[in-house]
This record gives sequence, structure tokens and C-alpha cells, in this order.
Amino acid sequence: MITLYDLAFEDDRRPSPFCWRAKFALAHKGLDFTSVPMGFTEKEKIAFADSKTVPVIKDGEKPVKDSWAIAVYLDDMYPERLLLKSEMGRSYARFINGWTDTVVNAAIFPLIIGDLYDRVRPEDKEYIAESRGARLGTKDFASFQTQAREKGLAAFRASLEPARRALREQKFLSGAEAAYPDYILAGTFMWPRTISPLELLEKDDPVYSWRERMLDHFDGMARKAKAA
Ligand SMILES: N[C@@H](CCC(=O)N[C@@H](CS)C(=O)NCC(=O)O)C(=O)O
Repeated sequence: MITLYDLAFEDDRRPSPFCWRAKFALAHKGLDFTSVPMGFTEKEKIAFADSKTVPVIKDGEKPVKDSWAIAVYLDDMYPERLLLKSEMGRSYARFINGWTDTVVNAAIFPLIIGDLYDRVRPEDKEYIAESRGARLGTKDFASFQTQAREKGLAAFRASLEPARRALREQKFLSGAEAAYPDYILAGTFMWPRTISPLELLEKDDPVYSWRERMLDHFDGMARKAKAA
């Protein structure tokens, strides 16, 4: 049995985009897993894996940390339905991973930081105020978010253009069927979905229809998760 250490917010919301990558990957493989909720200030729960971030999985006695390493590990150990097909497929997924982390996630963060802070567990609020406050240069997350939304929503939508162009031509980022590149970006959309009422996409956007497909995937696994 596999255990997944998953970031938990108030009311047991599970927003971590990186943990969602692992959840989609496990579902793709058809692997059962138990999820252990972990707050930002409960790092002792993942000390066994020598990690300060989630996701972490424990497969029997084997710890694996970092979402990319988890995808690679799952393909190595459970090769039946590959997440990263072929060398080119793996390289493409690596590119999507880097683009999502540095462009897409970075564009979303200012748009939802106020909502995120409101939904962090009370015992984690001080940690988030200090760590994210240092990153943004302010602890007034509500004002920061309001200002960011003035121009940032359009900038965020523009940042999705590479995905939009692909999704005009094909059903999934990975082609006719979803695979790890789709799970990377879908994981990112679970982050705002679970903690913010802000709608990031317009209904006629091909990315919107793709996101609907990803929410329905695996018997609606992502759609069933608690939303904002
Ligand atoms: N590169 C890592 C990033 C993981 C990451 O940053 N996870 C966040 C949750 S979304 C975390 O654990 N943060 C802990 C903290 O901020 O203290 C991965 O892909 O797994």
C-alpha cells in the first residue's frame, strides 16, 4: 500500500498543485493509496523522507520525495501504464513541469494569495504570513491580491497560450489520451479551485474545456475534492 503525504488547509481542503500531480499519477496507474494530511508546520511527519515539502510518498518502506521524482519512480516500479512515454515524451513532460512551475504557478500565486491565507489552518497562519510575506514584501495579502487581479488575470490567461494552441488541435496536452503533462497543469488548476472563488478561465477557452475533462477524469476524482 502506498501512503501519500498531502498538504491540508482548513476544512481539510487539499490545494497543493504538486500533491495533485502525485494523486493524478497514482490514479493513472490504478494504484490505491492512503492520504495523510499534513499542515505547513507539521514537517516532522515527512522527516523520514528527509523532505521539507510535499508530496512525499511511502511505498512499503521506500520513501520518495518531489512530484517529478514520484512520477519517475512510479513508471520504474509500475511500468504498465506509463506516465512519461518515450524519451521525447519524458522531455516534453519535463518542459511542461518547468513551464508550469515558473510561469503558470508564478502567475496564479498573486491572484489567490489573499484567499489562500484566509483558508490556511489557524496554526499555520503565522508561518505563511512570515514566509510568503517575505517573498511578496508585504503581509497585507488581501490588498496585494486585489491589486494583482487588476492586470494579473489577463497576464495569467496570456501565459496559457502554449497550452491553448495545443488544446485547439488535440484533446489532451499529451495527445488523444491524458498523461503526465496533463496531470502537471491540471494539478495547478486544483490549487485555485480548492481555495479561491476566483474564476480564472473564460468558458470559450479551450483550456476551460480541457480542465472540465481533467475534473471528470478518473471517475471525477478532482471534481469530488472540496472546492472553494
Ligand atoms: N519541487 C517540489 C515542490 C513541492 C512544494 O513546493 N510543495 C509545497 C506545497 S504546494 C510545500 O510543501 N511547501 C512547504 C512550505 O512552504 O513550507 C515538487 O515538485 O514536489
